[in-house]
Amino acid sequence: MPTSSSKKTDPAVRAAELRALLHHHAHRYYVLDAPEIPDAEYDRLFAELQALEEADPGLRTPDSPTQRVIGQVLPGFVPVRHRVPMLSIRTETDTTAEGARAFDARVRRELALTEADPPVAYVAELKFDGLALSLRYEAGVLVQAATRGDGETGEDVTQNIRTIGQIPLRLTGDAPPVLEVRGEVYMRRDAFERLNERQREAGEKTFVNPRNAAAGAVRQLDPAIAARRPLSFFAYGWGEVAGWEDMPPTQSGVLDALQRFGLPVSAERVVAQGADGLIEFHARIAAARDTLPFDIDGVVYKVNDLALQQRLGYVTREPRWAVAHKYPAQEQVTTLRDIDVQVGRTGKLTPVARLEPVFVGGTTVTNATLHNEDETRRKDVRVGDRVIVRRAGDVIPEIVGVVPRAALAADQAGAAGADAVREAALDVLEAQPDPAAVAEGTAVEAVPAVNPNDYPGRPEPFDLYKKLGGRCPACGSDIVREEGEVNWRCSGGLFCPAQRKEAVLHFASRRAMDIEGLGDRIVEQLVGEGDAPPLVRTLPDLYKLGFTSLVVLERMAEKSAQNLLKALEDSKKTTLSRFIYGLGIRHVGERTARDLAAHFGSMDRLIAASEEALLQVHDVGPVVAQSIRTFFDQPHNVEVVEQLRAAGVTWEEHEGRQEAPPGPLAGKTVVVTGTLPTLTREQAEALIEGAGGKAGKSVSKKTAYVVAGAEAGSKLMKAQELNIPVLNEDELKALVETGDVKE
Ligand code: I6G
Repeated sequence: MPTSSSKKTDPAVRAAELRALLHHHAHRYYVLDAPEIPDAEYDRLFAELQALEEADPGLRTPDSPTQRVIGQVLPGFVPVRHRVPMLSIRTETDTTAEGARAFDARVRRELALTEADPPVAYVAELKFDGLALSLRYEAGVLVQAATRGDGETGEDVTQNIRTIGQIPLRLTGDAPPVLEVRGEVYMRRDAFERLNERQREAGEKTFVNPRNAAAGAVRQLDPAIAARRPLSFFAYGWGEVAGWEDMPPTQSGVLDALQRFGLPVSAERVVAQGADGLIEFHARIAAARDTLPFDIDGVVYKVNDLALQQRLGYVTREPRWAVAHKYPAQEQVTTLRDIDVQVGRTGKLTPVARLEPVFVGGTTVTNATLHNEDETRRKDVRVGDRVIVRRAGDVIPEIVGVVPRAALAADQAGAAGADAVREAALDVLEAQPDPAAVAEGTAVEAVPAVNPNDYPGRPEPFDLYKKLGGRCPACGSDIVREEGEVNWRCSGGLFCPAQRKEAVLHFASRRAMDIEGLGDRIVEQLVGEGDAPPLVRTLPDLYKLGFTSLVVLERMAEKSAQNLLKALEDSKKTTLSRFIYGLGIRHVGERTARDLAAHFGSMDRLIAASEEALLQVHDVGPVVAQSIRTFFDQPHNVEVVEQLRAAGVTWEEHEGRQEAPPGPLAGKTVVVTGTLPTLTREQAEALIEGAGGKAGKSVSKKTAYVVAGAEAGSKLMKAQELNIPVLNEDELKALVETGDVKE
């Protein structure tokens, strides 16, 4: 499709052209995942349409892509009566092949088919673990989106649904005059993980699972919050349809048509013949389940022929012609036996739940992550609790919460099966208010005032420091938790066996000691991650390696062994800043290592430096100073430095440098954004640094000034939001001279 401007200058014609172009490209991007133009070009077309609509609001149509904008916070949702009820689907809980056979046998019996009759044709699809939605299109334009509710009446969530890029605001092709599309809104697993990671970093409550996160987003009264939760949609059916002259006579034909209208329909759908076809699909999807980018809880089979569907009809509120064939649940209940702490490759300490073995999502799980201490406490997980474990895809199993005592009562009384307990528990957890909504004061539900899970004699909340006695379980070094950080860490970076591989890889890296030939595979063998005992326990062991010990390693030819020995020998002559950087002290990157080397001039002076002395170094703040101090406070780390020196690693030292007298911008961070009239970004930043200031990359409360040029974007907005003075180029020039802003 062309993107260029039409020769015609009539704004109405151009607006229509732009709408069509933008719909086309949004479909390529969101639905087909195959964009034809760069994002910037899409933005340009979008801005052109926005400008036309601004100039003449009469050009603004409901299906305009500009109308995906975020609307007002709603006082509540308006009920929507479904013209065709949104039914539920019968569930086949026998997760074996028998489940499919039973459904086929039932269909054949209802249709009075005999063994002599041919197999029934079915459509087999995925059953997404999301939230059912009905989208109403009139004359091809999305006019309403509603949740299922009780099946008769749902809620109008149009405002939130409009922000989902995958849902077309206008259908393409020969869509009928009235078409209600039924489908499932869901959150991809990667989006869910990212969302929870963000929640974790912000110290906020995480979501139980993608379905819970998606449901919370759809039912958000504030569309701005909804828009920040990345949702997806798949269409699988229809409700009211009017004027569809050539409606296909099969389920698969209708799905194909929905796809042609621009709706996302899952590619994982087949027309299967009889029970054998269904079983094959069920098995194939079961094997692929972990690799799908979203959660499914089963597959759905539907009789393909719409006339046969009609003959089969409905029983209570479920079609007789469809069934959901489940897979093993991805969430299960078990008992928390203990909480251990694991040391990660970078020293991060993670609480790990030791569990009564439980079958989840197709495998037996005995361990699950609790992520960090804060999250463990927020979820109020304690030893002895019944907990819900989630295992989905290839991510590490995690504890999503404690089984609320209300649900636990049924569990203990044996009144309910495992499925019922799990469902009840998840219902209670899911009913808890959306954390973002609580934070922003728009929660629909009330926050419980008391902890409903407490009972006399329940163990204390998890305390990581106490559990470890303040020492790393792998090496005994002090554990530390920096201010504002959610994670505890081991401070024995050079000595800790859990961090060995990372420490060696970093030490050998190009910008540190530059030891060529020490790649991932070789280091793994050297530090003993395979079967062999470790040849390298700490960094100085690298310089004890000999030809005979190297040449026996996998993927190590004689020549490579000789080259590696030479690279090791050559690396011994280095610089102080490379050596400091190579130690892998947290927060000490290359630039800080250079500043430290220039300032102290010797390793011994650095090792002995107090936090106050460290704070004198250009760009070293309290967090970095404390991290350096903690590192050298660990005797093992200092020993490693000594042994490296003893092994022959050398560098030139000097007296240390007197810091230049502070410039007018000393201690101030200035951020440059947009295009300045005469200076390039680099020149402006050089001016700032020359005046003793720091050229920052992002705007925060700590930013002293923002220098804004043409087309400054979000950084300028942030500065205005935070009330940070905004300067132009001339004002910057005055500032670096005098430290003051010209009036
Ligand atoms: O909840 C559902 C998920 C998937 C469905 C469904 C479906 O088809 C792929 N189909 C129907 C007819 C219903 N619920 C009622």
